[in-house]
Amino acid sequence: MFKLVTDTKLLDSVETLIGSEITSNPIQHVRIKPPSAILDDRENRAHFTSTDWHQDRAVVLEEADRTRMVTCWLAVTDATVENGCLRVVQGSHRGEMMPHCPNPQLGIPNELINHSAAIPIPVKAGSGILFHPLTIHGSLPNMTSDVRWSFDLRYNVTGDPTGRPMFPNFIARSRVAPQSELSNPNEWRRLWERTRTRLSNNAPVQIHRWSPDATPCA
Ligand SMILES: O=C(O)CCC(=O)C(=O)O
Ligand SMILES: [Fe+2]
Repeated sequence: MFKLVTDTKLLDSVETLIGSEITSNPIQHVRIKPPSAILDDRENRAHFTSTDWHQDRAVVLEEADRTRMVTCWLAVTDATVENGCLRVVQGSHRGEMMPHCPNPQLGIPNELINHSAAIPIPVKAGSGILFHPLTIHGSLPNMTSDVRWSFDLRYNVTGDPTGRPMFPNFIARSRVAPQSELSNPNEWRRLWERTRTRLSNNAPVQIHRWSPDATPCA
């Protein structure tokens, strides 16, 4: 995972979008989406079934509202319309932050989505999709009998808040101070292990700002 997160070609692409001072944002997921047919009918978690429409800026704390960030969605298996590829609302990155509701997934109420601008983005294994934190996106359910596997990683400009201050970030690339780059995967592992110990011994932490009581969620 560390090799992937610090991959030169990936960071080169990220650099074209946010510049050379790049922090590995700690909001990172492995999504191994099983066939819908084998899921419990009540399953509604995003990592297992379709992902509701949302903006990645909304899944962070308000402190990161101005953070220059990019999401890199990487296909491990071919991602197709049938197996639950990513989909986006075209042009939505030019819009505003939309209201999000936390139940059951954190998502934008369906009636606020411009469905006529929504398109699926199938990609081949080994390909990636890079998108803006305001891009409205989600994913389809996996209607095939195979697993759909992807990673989603995020990077932000070093010094901008990550939006998850309780999780560890690290400098993945710096042209200004190359010695500040983390190169030891074991150090990354230790940072996460310490975080897990600290968080699991305390009350759950708040990771976003949205309340189920807000008007659009009624
Ligand atoms: O792959 C998915 O189901 C959703 C991915 C996503 O929301 C993201 O990469 O930010
Ligand atoms: Fe997302």
